[in-house]
Amino acid sequence: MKQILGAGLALVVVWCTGALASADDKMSSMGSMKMGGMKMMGGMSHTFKIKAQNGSGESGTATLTQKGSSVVVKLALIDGTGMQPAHIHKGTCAKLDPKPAYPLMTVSDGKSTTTLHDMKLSTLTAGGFAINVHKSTTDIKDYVACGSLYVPH
Ligand SMILES: [Cu+2]
Repeated sequence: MKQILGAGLALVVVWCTGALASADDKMSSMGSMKMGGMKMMGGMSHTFKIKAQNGSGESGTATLTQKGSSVVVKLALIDGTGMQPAHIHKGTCAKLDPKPAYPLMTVSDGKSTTTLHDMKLSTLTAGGFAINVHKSTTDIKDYVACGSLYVPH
């Protein structure tokens, strides 16, 4: 009788530790799944100042967000009027390559949203690019606002 009881107790102990171990495993795997999900959902985003040029009084922000394999570029300019072409150019605001690198949706009353497909945010923010806004569709050569996309690493 004593022997059977002893065996029973030993079995219970083994079963308990077994259950605890598997519960721990479950918790840790849930934890890592959660972290992976958050990384996937929270797309990297950067906001840049867009400064007025040539006395335009048009300033604002450009927000660039990585969404999957695309980058969404959102422009918001205070005192923007009418239709104003905007692009991402190579270079800096002080020294801009006049040829657009990536065209953006034409700014309409200060607002524009563009999705650039197959684009990495890190490429645009490495220091080689700036966003500029032109006065109007007929005065493309006049710049009204510009902002560097550089993010120091
Ligand atoms: Cu341009």
